[in-house]
Amino acid sequence: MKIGALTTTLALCTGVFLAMPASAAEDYITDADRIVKEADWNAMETVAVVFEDNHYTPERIAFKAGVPYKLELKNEADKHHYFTAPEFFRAIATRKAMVNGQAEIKAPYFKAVEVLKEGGQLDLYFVPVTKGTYPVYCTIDDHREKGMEGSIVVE
Ligand SMILES: [Cu+2]
Repeated sequence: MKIGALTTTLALCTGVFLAMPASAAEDYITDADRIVKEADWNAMETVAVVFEDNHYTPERIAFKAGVPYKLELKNEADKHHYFTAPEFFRAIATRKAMVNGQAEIKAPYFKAVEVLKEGGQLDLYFVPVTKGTYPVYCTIDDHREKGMEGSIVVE
């Protein structure tokens, strides 16, 4: 792209944003926000993944697009483990993450979460959006090479 065209595009984007009144900017809602808000959370399905040493159980996790889910990540191993899935986290509309009922985190999306050893639990609330198969793996030391990886399917 020529610099001139890029500058024009940036100017247009910036112009649209700056043209919004302050109240509209504060009320700005993303598509993901809308999907989360409109989902029927009474019909939420719960899926659990258990972290064992260098292994996720199950290794393959399947979700249906458009259905609200609570994904419970439970670490029963004697080491900390990651659930790293940047592509998957961009394929879902995230509502929140909860830590053992003690903390709640709202963010547009995550890249990875770490669940601490010997009973740590983190619950993710989301609606799958983009169909596909996404890798999940642990990034600590050689855990992935030892088998701590799996796949997440949105169908
Ligand atoms: Cu690990």
